[in-house]
Amino acid sequence: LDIIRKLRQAVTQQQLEVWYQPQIDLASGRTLGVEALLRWRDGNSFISPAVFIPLAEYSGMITEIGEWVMRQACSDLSELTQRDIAVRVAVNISMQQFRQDNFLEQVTGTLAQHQISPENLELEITESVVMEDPTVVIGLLEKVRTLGVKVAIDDFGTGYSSLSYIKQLPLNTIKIDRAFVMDIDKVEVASIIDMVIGLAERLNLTVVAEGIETPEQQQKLADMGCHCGQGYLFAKPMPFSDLTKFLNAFR
Ligand code: G
Ligand code: G
Ligand code: MN
Ligand code: NA
Repeated sequence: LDIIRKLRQAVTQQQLEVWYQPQIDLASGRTLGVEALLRWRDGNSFISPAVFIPLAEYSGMITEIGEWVMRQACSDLSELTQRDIAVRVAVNISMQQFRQDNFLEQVTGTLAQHQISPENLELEITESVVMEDPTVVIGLLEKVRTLGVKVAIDDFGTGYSSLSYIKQLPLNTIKIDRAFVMDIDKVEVASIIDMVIGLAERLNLTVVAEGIETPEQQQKLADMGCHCGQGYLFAKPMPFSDLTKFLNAFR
């Protein structure tokens, strides 16, 4: 496949970039954290991670790419820390990367190399990863938690239901998928969001609502008790050089 060869080239020629999207405290407007999101620059445009992540998984390159993303994110975070900017960074982890034998060593090694406090790193695992093999994933997440690293469940509510596992999962954060936020005007969708926020409260978890695009969505989420949000209303994903400017202005 031509695009896989192209991706391999992009990895060796360092055409991949880690961009960041702020996660905002809905009450104060302060930035609580950032999500690291891969970008592949192809000339003047970008190839979407929705396209190339599946290819990276299919070809096995995702382990190498994922390791690099975590290193880059921790290196950028340590630069922020040196400038006295305290935020948490969330990194998306795919199943293959997560299940590597040396995954935990990768995490501890990267934290040590960049002198990052474990609680400033959050790993985002999608609901579908959890459901692929709940027993194995729960075991791995327990080990992640003993390191002090945080865990978020991503795209919550979109996959096969993990509701029966949610209590057993060592989580810090539930991310409400953009598809729900988009339709918050529909009463049945609003009641699902409300239920997820209630569930998170009972389990003592943070909720991050994704894909907030309008002040009305922000208000509704805040009224329901959601504390943190991410979306174009606040900021689109941006390169690290822009993030430092953003954080200097909004913290
Ligand atoms: O940024 P954007 O909305 O285009 O991302 C599309 C998808 O790619 C999202 O589902 C996101 O989770 C995924 N993605 C982005 N960066 C990474 C990454 O570094 N690792 C993995 N596994 N997925 C990522
Ligand atoms: O699947 P995951 O949640 O990891 O990916 C988040 C994706 O959602 C990123 O690719 C990011 O670019 C995208 N995104 C973030 N905020 C918004 C938003 O407000 N609107 C839309 N349409 N996409 C968003
Ligand atoms: Mn994510
Ligand atoms: Na998501």
